[in-house]
Amino acid sequence: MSQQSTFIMVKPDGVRRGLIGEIISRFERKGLTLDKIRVLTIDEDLARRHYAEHVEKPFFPELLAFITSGPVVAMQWSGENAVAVARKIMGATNPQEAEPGTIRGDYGLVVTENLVHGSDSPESAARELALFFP
Ligand code: IDP
Ligand code: MG
Repeated sequence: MSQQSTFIMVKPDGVRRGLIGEIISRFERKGLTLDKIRVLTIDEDLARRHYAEHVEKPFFPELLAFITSGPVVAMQWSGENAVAVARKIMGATNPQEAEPGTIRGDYGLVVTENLVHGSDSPESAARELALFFP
């Protein structure tokens, strides 16, 4: 039994495409609990802190432009093994490799605009939740 909290975010493409409700529904139907939610537009400083492990990667300029391009929906979800369960619901990072039935597999086509973020470990979740819900 491992009760966890995780940070989930509908990215700007998901908001623009009107998929907030669809994405939230999938976590709700799985049985996870929505604890916190806010809509905000990420600025460059927050983007660099959130994606600290990626700032030196070649794709970072593209990721920075994308993630600051419009509002996002930032959320805390909790439940049994919530971190890994949420990642499974999201699907693989590259939507072309994500299985049908996952969010990215059903709605995504290119890797940058992959609709949703989810923490990759309990440690990342604690760090990211502190950034978005100080
Ligand atoms: P994750 O979101 O599945 O945890 P990460 O490797 O942490 O994937 O990458 C963070 C985000 O950066 C991805 O969700 C995607 O939006 C973007 N990204 C990752 N790899 C690439 C790439 O090779 N090219 C362009 N964008 C990428
Ligand atoms: Mg990641």
